[in-house]
Amino acid sequence: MTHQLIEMENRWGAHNYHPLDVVVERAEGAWVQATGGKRYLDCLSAYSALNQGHRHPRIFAALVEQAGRVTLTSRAFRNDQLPLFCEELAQLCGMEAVLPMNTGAEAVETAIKAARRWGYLRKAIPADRAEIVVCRNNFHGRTTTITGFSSEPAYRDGFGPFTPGFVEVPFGDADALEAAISECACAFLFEPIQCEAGILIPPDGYLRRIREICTRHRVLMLADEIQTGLGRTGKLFACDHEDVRPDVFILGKALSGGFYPVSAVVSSREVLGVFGPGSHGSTYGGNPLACAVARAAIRVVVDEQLAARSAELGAWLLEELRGIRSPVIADVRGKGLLTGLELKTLARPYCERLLELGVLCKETHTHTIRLAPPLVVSRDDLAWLVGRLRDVFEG
Ligand code: IF1
Repeated sequence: MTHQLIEMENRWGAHNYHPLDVVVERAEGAWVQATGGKRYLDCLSAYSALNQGHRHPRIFAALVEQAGRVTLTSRAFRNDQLPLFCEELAQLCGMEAVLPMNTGAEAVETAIKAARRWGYLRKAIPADRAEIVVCRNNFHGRTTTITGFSSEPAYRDGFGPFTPGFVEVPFGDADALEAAISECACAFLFEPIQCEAGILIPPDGYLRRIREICTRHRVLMLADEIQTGLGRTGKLFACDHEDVRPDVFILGKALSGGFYPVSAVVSSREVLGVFGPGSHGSTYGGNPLACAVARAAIRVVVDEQLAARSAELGAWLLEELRGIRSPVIADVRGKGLLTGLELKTLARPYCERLLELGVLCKETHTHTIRLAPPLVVSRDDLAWLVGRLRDVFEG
């Protein structure tokens, strides 16, 4: 059965992934079950889309309840969930307005459009000259515009020509940002922690410094918190670690707790006010099913204090990981339950060994194992995980 499904996918699907050969058929909380019945601790959480765990009962109930009433209206008409979603998310973020989309990449594209138009309208940047500063080794999604400002050849090669108007600086270097800001700069787009690049945490004070630089140069600070937001790093947003408020939050993934793609751009009236009717939209963006699911997903993050849980369990896990004695471990780092185990050798064979022992995890950037279980994971489950890591690295 398992083998047949893998063959079928290989035969009929495009090969734009190299997944581990585990075929998941059920999941609950922090655990998944594969065909054949074997259980695994999910240490990837669908790249932090599952902060609330698999099939959280409250989100599940909201999905079913809403699916029984109305699922899609399009934005040609209003629906009774969108206003509540916008209010609740804006208030959670301490912002004034919300623009809902579906995938993370769409929300990033939306933020880019908002920033450019803001630059023309509010900063009088000459037409078609707006620049957005981005970081080397960024990951913001897969659209042609976004891959165009990626520094990773695997993401870019063969997909040009690309959208102009992006300037690259090294991540974690505030002076480089300041030097790169020209008269035409409208925004700085960044991840507070670079995840795909290997869980790279910037130097202390970086977020505060870029906030100050963006304010001084009247450049919008666009925080891509699609992966770091909603509790993952031990605060509601990773920017909260330095008490920094960006001008724009870009959210996705855990905004719907793994049920349904929901993303959003959250900002001020001044920024989102640049969009008038006809200038932007999406058939599914802001649909009532998405809004009902996202409202429940947000409530779970708040009510279950998932950020605090992530901080506590993450600190404990990091200590335990640092206690593993192995000549192949080069570095252990993380914030909250977003942790990276950097190896001196390729990480993929270790992920495959861990898979055999019942741990689902994935290498990022060839040498780093990302360990990011759902934030509802129990301490006992994490202790069990540490045991399996010891089997692999000390055994
Ligand atoms: C894949 C990576 C992670 C993101 C940030 C925007 C997006 C993502 C910070 C786009 C998406 C996903 C995409 C997924 C794998 C995963 C990923 F390895 F590719 F880089 F998480 F680290 N900003 N990240 O992390 O959101 O459009 O996908 O909803 O397979 O490409 P999306």
